[in-house]
Amino acid sequence: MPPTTASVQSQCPYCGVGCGLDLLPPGEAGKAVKRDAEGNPMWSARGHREHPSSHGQVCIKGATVGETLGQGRLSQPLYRATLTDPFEAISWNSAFDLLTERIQSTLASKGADAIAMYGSGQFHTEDYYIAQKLLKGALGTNNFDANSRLCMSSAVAGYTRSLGSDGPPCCYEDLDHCSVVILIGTNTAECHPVLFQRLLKRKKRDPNGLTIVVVDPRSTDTAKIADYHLALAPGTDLALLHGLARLIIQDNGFDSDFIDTATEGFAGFTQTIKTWTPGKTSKFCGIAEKDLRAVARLWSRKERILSLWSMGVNQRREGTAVVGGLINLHLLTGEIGKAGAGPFSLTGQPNAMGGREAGGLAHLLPGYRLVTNADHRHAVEKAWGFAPGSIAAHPGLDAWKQVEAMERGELDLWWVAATNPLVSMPDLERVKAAMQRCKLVVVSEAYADTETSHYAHLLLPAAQWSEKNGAMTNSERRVTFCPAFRPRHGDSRPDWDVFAELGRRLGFVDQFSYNSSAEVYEEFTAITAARVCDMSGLSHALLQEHGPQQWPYPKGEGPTTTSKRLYEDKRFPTPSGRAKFQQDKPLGLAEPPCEMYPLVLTVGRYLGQWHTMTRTGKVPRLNAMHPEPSLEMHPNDAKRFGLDDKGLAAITSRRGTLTARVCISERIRIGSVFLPMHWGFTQAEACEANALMHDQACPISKQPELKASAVMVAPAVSVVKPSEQDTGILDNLRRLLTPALR
Ligand SMILES: Nc1nc2c(c(=O)[nH]1)N[C@H]1C(S)=C(S)[C@@H](COP(=O)(O)OP(=O)(O)OC[C@H]3O[C@@H](n4cnc5c(=O)[nH]c(N)nc54)[C@H](O)[C@@H]3O)O[C@H]1N2
Ligand SMILES: Nc1nc2c(c(=O)[nH]1)N[C@H]1C(S)=C(S)[C@@H](COP(=O)(O)OP(=O)(O)OC[C@H]3O[C@@H](n4cnc5c(=O)[nH]c(N)nc54)[C@H](O)[C@@H]3O)O[C@H]1N2
Ligand code: SF4
Ligand SMILES: [Mo]
Repeated sequence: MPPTTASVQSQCPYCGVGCGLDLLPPGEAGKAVKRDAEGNPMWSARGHREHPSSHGQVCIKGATVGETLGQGRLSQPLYRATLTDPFEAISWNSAFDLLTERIQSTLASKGADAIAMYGSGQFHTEDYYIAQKLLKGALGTNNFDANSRLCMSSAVAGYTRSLGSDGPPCCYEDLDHCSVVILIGTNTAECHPVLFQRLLKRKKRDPNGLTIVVVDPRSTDTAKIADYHLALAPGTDLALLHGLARLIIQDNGFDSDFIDTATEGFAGFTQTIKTWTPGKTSKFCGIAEKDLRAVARLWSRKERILSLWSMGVNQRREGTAVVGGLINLHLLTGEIGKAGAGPFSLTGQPNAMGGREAGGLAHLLPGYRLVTNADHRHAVEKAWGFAPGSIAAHPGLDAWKQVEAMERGELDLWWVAATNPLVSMPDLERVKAAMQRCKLVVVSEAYADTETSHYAHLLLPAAQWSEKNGAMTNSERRVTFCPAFRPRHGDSRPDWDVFAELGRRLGFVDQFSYNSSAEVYEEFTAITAARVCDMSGLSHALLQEHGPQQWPYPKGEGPTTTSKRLYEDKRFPTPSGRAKFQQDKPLGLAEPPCEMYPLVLTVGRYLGQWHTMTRTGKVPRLNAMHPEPSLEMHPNDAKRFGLDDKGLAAITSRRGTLTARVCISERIRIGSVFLPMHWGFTQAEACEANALMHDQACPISKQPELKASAVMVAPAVSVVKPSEQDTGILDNLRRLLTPALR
C-alpha cells in the first residue's frame, strides 16, 4: 500500500447511520504524528461534508475510530489442538491445509451440515458474498448465519411479510419532511446519534412543526425530547399498536382509498384489533389512556408520520409481529411511499444492510432471494457456476440453532467471523459449554484478546475496515465505497480473500479466482439485477467516481425514481401487488416476571461504547464516559430490594448470577432494570449481562428476545466473577497471546 498524504473518504464502520468520514493521515499538514498505546501512528477522522447521508456530521465514536485501528491486533494465525493447549503461531499455508483437511474429512464423515459459519453485519459486502458462495454454493450447506439474527432479522421478516420484500422504504430526508416521528424501541440519542441530532435540530428550529413520540420503558436521552413518552411495560408494544389502530378506525382517521387500492387483509385485521379498547390497552401497557388517545389522534390527523425503530421492537419473541403491527398503522393511514412517511428500521451495524443484500442469513441467497425457492436457487447456481442442485433447498441453522447443534455434538467445525458471540449471544454459559463440544472452532478476528478467541482452536487474523477495499450499505439503502488506506496489520488478510482461497483449495478454482475485491463486488451486483435491491449498476469504480449511491440502481439506468423512497407507486412486491395487514395476537414476554424473579432485565447500549468493546474499549475518552457498567433501577425498586445507590447488587435469573453496581434512577420504570451489553469476561469490569438472558426467539424471524429476562436482585456481599476467570484459562491465554501482539 503506498503511503497516502491526502485525506480519504469512507463510511464510518460503527453504526448503521453510515456517516461519511473524512480520514486524515498521521502527521497531516505538518502536525505532530499521534501514536496509540502501542506506538502505532494514528489516523484522525472527521465528518465528510459531501456525504449525502450525514452532511459532515459525526458522533464521538466515528470521530475517535482512528485510535482503535492499530492496537491489540491479532497479527498471525494461531492454532492449538485442544482448548487447554497453548496457542502456537502457524503460517497461513498451514492454516489452509488444516481447514481443507478438516472440511474434507467432515464432508466425508458427517456431511456438509456439520459445518457452520457465524458471520457479521460488520463484514464488507464482499466478505459476506464470498462466504455465501463458499458455504451455500461450494460446500452445499446453508449453515451461514450472522449476528444480524440477533439484530435485524425481525425487521427483515416483518418487511417481507407485510410488504412482500425486505428493504427499508424510507430515507433520511424523511426526517426533515415528517410532521410526526414515532421512535419505538430505539434509543436513537445514544445509538444513532447523528440521526437524533438531525431530529433535535429540526425540533429546535420548528417546535410546532414536528411532534416527537417515544415508546420505551426507559426515559432515555431520546425520550427527553419527546412530546409524548409512552413508558410502556416491556413486551407490550403489539397491544399498544393494536390499541392505536382501533382508535384510529374509531376516529375515522384511516385512508380508505389506500386500503382499497393498495392493501389486503383489512377485514381480518379489524377483527384482530377489535378487543383492544383504550381501557384494556392502557391497562395492559401500563400507560395513561389520555396519552394513548393523544398519539392515536396524531395518526388520525393524516399528518406525515415516520416511524423509526430498532432493538426494543426486533429483539422480542414476537418481534416480527410487532414490526407487522407497526406497518399495519402505516397501511391503515396510507403513510408509506411518500416524503416524510413510512416504517423505517434503523439498522444496527454498518453493513447489516449489505449482508441482507448478499443473502447473509441461513434462509437467504444473494439479491433478496430465498433458499426455499427453486427458481432463486437455480439463478444463483447458474451465476456462481455450480451444478443445478448444489444449493440445498432447506434453510440452514440460524445462529442459536448452530449453538444447539454444537451442544448435540452435530457440528464439527464452527467458524465465527467478525462477531464476538461469547459476549453477544444469550445464555452465555450454554454457548461456552456448546463450543467445547465442537471439534474445530475457527475465529476470524481483527483483535487478539476477545472473549470468543478464548474458546477457539484456530485464530485467523483479519484485515479490518481501513485495510481492505469494500462496500457497505447504510440504513437508507446508500452504498459507500470503503477504501484501504492503512497498511494491513501483520499477516492479516481480508475475510473475503481467506474464504476465496479456501474455495480454491477445495477445488473450485474457477469460482473463487479474483484479482481484487472490485471483481467480487461486480459479480455480486450483477446477481441483484431485476430484484427489489437491484444494484447492478454499482461498482467500486462508480462509487469512487460518483460517491455514495442509493439503490435501486439498475445497470444502464442509474438511480431510478424509487432510489430515494420505495413504493411511491403504491404497488408492493407481493403476488397480488398489495401490502398485507397482519393479524397477530399480542403474547407479551416469553419469560414474564414472577414471584421468584419479579423484575424484567433489559439489556442495551451506552453512547460511547460499541458492542463488545474490542475497538471502543481502546479509546480513553470513550472509557472515561462510561467507566463501568451499572444496573439502572428505579428508587422504589431499590427500596423494595434493600439496595443503595452505588452499592453492589447480585442479579440472578434462571440461568445465572452476576454482580453490578446499582445506579438509582427515575429514568427507568418500576419493575424494570437495565444493564449494558458491553462488558465481557475479558474486561476488568466484567459484567456478563447475557449470561442472564434466555434464548427464546420469535418463531418467524428466529431473533432471540434479548431485551427481556426475569430476574431477582439482592444486595451482594462480594463480586461474583464470570465463570471463565475461575478456571485460570484467562491468564494463561493472555500470556500466550501477547507475543502475537508485538
Ligand atoms: N453507542 C452505540 N451505538 C450503537 C451500537 C452500540 O453498541 N453502541 N450498536 C449498534 C447496533 S448493532 C444496534 S442493533 C443499534 C441498537 O440501537 P437501539 O435499539 O436504539 O439500542 P438498545 O439500547 O439496544 O435498545 C433500545 C431501547 O429499547 C428499549 N426497550 C427495551 N424493551 C422494550 C420494549 O419492550 N418495548 C420498547 N418499545 N422498547 C424497549 C430499551 O429501553 C432501549 O432504550 O445500535 C447501533 N448503534
Ligand atoms: N442482551 C443483548 N444482547 C445483544 C444485544 C442487545 O441489545 N441485548 N444486541 C445484539 C445485537 S443487535 C448485535 S448487532 C450483537 C453485536 O455483538 P457482536 O457482533 O458480538 O459485537 P462486536 O463487538 O461488534 O463484534 C464484532 C467483532 O468483529 C471484530 N472485527 C471487526 N472488524 C472485523 C473484520 O473486518 N473482520 C473480522 N473477521 N473481524 C472483525 C471485532 O474486533 C469484534 O470482536 O449483539 C447482540 N447481543
Ligand atoms: S452516528 Fe453512527 S455512523 Fe455516524 S459517526 Fe456515529 S457511530 Fe459512526
Ligand atoms: Mo445490532
